Amino acid sequence: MDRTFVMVKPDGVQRGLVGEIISRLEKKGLKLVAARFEKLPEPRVTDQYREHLSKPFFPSLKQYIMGGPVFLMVWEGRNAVSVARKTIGATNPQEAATGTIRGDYGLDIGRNVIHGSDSPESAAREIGIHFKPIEISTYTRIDESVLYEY
Ligand code: DAT
Ligand code: MG
Repeated sequence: MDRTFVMVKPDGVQRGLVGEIISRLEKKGLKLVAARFEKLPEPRVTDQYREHLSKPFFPSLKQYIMGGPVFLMVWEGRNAVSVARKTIGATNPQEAATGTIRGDYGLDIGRNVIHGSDSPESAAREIGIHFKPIEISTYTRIDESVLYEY
């Protein structure tokens, strides 16, 4: 099983989308194994977005992400990283397909509601930034035997 890191950004929290987002990922079949609601300190925002440090949008991105509480989650499932990315949709909500979270709930690339790791390597790194191993639960969901063919 694979894990991915997903975060409802401050705009998603303010717009009351936390429940809807959890619901979509749960119904897809992914398993929630860790979660926390908090306002992120600057070093963890910089670390999470370090690949974008030199981009012109970085200062506004940092300000936006630190502008209010976020909802941090770890989700588990087969190919969890790509499954979550497809459920989230393209970076720019104007281009994200209808039916995806960004496609259904966003209009602006700088307010795109949600973050999801882009590779298993990024997922491991981002999970490590926000969660201690002890905060991640191991359990079997009752529907797992019917969710997967093998
Ligand atoms: P994603 O969040 O889809 O992985 P990314 O890693 O390329 O996208 O960028 C991280 C975030 O930075 C993205 O969710 C929104 C913001 N961002 C990216 N490109 C941007 C741009 N051209 N202008 C403003 N914000 C941008
Ligand atoms: Mg990214």
